[in-house]
Amino acid sequence: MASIAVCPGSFDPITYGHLDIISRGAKVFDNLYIVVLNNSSKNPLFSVEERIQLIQEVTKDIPNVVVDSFQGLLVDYAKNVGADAIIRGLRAVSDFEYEMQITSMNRVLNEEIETFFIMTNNQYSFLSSSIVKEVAKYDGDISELVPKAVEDALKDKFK
Ligand code: COD
Repeated sequence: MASIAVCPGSFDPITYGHLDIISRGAKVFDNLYIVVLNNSSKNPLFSVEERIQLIQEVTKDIPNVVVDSFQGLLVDYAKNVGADAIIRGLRAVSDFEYEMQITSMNRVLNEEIETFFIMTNNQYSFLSSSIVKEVAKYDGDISELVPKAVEDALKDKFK
């Protein structure tokens, strides 16, 4: 039976840090669903459609990836697509508390679905969508932090 994992997030926008986790996850699982959760309390810069389009563009060379969005609980989405696993990225110790809370809550909601953590490549351990937006807003160089399509989309937002 094919192994299916879900890689959830806000992806506002996708960065090389996210891509690192996605490409590692896609090597381990047969099918990987990247899902933009659109009920976040955060105030996003990009619409769900824009975020999906950017993710599709920058993952087009990874064949076993599907990009999707969902409004609701992550465990419900995982169940809908028949996923056995959720994958999340870990950058630093500071991520741990938040990730433990989410994982524990998800386990209370559905104990069948396991969460797996993938350590990021060291070069992306400081990287977040928020930092990228902050630098882009003030016209800083983000070419090492996000793919070209995302860089262009950010420039467009802040011009
Ligand atoms: N290196 C490695 N990993 C990274 C990096 C990086 N530089 N940057 C981000 N990541 C990882 C994050 O650790 C995370 O695993 C993933 O990439 C996505 O990150 P974000 O910031 O885009 O997404 P989040 O953390 O805001 O996503 C939170 C969810 C939307 C998944 C969460 O709020 C959720 O599940 N919401 C749905 C409602 C629900 O089910 N709630 C119950 C559980 S609390």
